[in-house]
Amino acid sequence: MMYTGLIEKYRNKLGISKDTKIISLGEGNTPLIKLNNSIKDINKKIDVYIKYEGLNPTGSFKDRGMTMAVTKAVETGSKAIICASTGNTSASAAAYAARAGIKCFVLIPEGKITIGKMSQAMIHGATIMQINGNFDDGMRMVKEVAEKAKVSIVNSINPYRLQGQKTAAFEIIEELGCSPDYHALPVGNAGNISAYWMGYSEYYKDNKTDKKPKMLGYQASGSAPFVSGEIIKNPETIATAIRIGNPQSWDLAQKTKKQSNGWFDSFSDQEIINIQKVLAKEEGIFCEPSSAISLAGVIKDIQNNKIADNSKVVCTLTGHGLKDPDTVIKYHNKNMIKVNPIAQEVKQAILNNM
Ligand code: AN7
Repeated sequence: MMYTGLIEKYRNKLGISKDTKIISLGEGNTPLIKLNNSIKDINKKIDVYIKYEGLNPTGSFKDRGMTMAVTKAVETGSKAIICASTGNTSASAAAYAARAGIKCFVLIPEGKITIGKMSQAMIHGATIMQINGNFDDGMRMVKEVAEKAKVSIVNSINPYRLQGQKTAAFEIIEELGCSPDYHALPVGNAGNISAYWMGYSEYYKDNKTDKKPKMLGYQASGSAPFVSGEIIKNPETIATAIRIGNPQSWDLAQKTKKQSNGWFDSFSDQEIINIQKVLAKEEGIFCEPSSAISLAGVIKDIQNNKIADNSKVVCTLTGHGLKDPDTVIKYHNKNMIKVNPIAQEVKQAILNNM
């Protein structure tokens, strides 16, 4: 049977009626890939899997929530959607609005979204408002303005977003035959970690798994409100997707941590850059810097015995590496050499680098 997106597949778990017109780009159904090389030096019997969400239609997990948010917006007669974004939400909103034939307005922090994400909002025809401020300022504006203007907010404060995103947990349980023991994610607004917890909890209730994972949320050191326990006024990190100081799902995230016996931790920009390279070079998996943080966390927590032997771990890689080519070229350009179009020179270069 043809796969036509996650609403069609999980319609009864999402409360979407038979008559609702679905706005979909075939999102979801992403691969779960077992790591082979990057963790082999850790002498423990732990299976680590990557949920590769960069393979969604616009290159990030946001599409899972956006198909729901836009389907519902259209169903209720909305002609326009709006969001604040560090980049991926705006890319996804722009694409799904185009698909639906409605308007899209996005507020982005000037100079702080990656070139891939910016190009997506542009090509799909969103109206882009660059603001002299950060994501948190944009979010404040969206909340203030949307009350008066006739636009639907499609940030993760829109409850349909998390409904759509919870389906990633369903897919993992279906593939593994049960929940993993630990699930690691990068955390910004904390919508996604909360959505996974909802998904795991629902399938646990439905007896589709006999356990639930501990939820592990990792942040960038300069932007880690869940680690410091308070709002960060001026968040700063190379991982611009998670450059968020005032997370919108604060309470849900705390509940998720408590109920699952999980934890939060943070990593420096250099650690993030290093682990992005490990995934790409040793596993063939290219994700954006923010996403790589989930594996940084898992490796650290395996080494310090917080993650138990004989367990199964899933890391969500939230966005594709092609979203942010600038960072790659800035930090990972060491393997480029210049040669003249002379066979001897090319041969020599091969020999030197075997
Ligand atoms: C690649 O696009 O908030 O903790 O405005 O793009 O659910 O916020 C992006 C967030 C992780 C954090 N990884 O997820 C936005 C935005 C990537 C992301 C997150 C984001 P949440």
